[in-house]
Amino acid sequence: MVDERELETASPFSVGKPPARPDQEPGFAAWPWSPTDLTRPDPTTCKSEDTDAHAHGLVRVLGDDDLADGEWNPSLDDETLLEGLGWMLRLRIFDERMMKMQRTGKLSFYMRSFGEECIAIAQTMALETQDWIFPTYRQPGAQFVRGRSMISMINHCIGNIEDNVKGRQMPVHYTWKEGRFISVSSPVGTQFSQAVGVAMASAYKGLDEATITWIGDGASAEGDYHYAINFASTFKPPVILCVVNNQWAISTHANLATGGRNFAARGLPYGIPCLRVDGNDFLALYSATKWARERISAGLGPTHMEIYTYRAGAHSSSDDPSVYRHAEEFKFWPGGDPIERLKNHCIKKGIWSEDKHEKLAELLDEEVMAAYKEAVKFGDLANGPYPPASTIFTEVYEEVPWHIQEQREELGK
Ligand SMILES: Cc1ncc(C[n+]2csc(CCOP(=O)(O)OP(=O)(O)O)c2C)c(N)n1
Ligand SMILES: [Mg+2]
Repeated sequence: MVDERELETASPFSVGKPPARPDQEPGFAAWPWSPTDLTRPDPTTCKSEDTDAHAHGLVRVLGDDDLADGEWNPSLDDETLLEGLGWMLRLRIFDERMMKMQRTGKLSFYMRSFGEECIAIAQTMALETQDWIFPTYRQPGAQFVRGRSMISMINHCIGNIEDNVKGRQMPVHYTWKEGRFISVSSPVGTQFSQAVGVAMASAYKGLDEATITWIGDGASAEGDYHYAINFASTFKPPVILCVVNNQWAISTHANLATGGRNFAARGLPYGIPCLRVDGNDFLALYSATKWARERISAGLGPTHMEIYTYRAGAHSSSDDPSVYRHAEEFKFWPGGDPIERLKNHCIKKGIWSEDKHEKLAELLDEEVMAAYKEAVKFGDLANGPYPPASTIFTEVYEEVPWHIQEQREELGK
């Protein structure tokens, strides 16, 4: 339903606006959803029309009391819970350090996953290692789960001689072949339709592979989103299509991209099962992704998800959100903080403590600093060495066309 209060009424258009401006207290309504609201339909028989409530409600497992409840509880063992918590904390600390590096001129640009650490980490943990990952710049955490070295990630962010993309991408636009982590694209949204194509290829080859992809609330207004969902609806390939609704697309509120409607339900008329999932709830995300993967294993094809979360930090190192939203708005988000919630859950289960958490944070910070020191042995931003300029021309064409050859010769002069 459109909330008319969210819309400007100036004729002839309705323009979705943010719930609050920087000088106003954030007006998030208390969540009406609880972990016991929704059934977990059998993934091997569930049809799109069985997910109407799931597309309009919210799949949650961790309640306001930080305990797990309801049919979506994946009942994870202690080891998996602590592994997930560890990766999330590692990403937050990595991001904080890298942001400081950017502020002191050691990186040219940076983007944090602050408040969204849970998403790629929980979801990648729920997948198989052969599954393909088509991320945006806010899912670097998938690489931690798949085992990419932090040094290699920093080499990329600096653009030194060991950068595996040879300085051709902005920092944080990772690519990592070994982890089936496809290159982050600067033009937003392109990965969404590519992911559907790769899923179709996996199905065509008869391989047991799934593809997961994410797109932002803002980028879902691009054609790529609609091409992707149309192809997914028509050919039913093994793909998990996730719209990360973190409320903002730089300074534009999500209401602008949907006219105030929810994102999850957009998949229903396409005949694709749809879930709306609490994006700050590790257990809900893990469980929803397992459910989608089970559908894929049963040969039933795509699932469409809205991941309901909040971008707690600035869009990037170039952005100052206090000019378009309350500076502390993230503290008012009813979904809380994903790390705090899983930490509190583990403490309540008796498998973790504040003291252990603090000690782990210290160790992780040491790990990040040690990785940075190792990375700059291969060159720093100010002094290099950088990938040679000649690499601008390599690895794109098998046979270099004449006009590129001419440019290459000109550079050599
Ligand atoms: C095609 C295209 N248009 C515009 C931009 C500039 N731009 C970069 S990120 C961004 C906002 C994306 O917001 P959203 O999709 O919600 O993702 P989020 O950053 O919130 O994760 C914009 C407009 C771009 N990179 N590519
Ligand atoms: Mg967004």
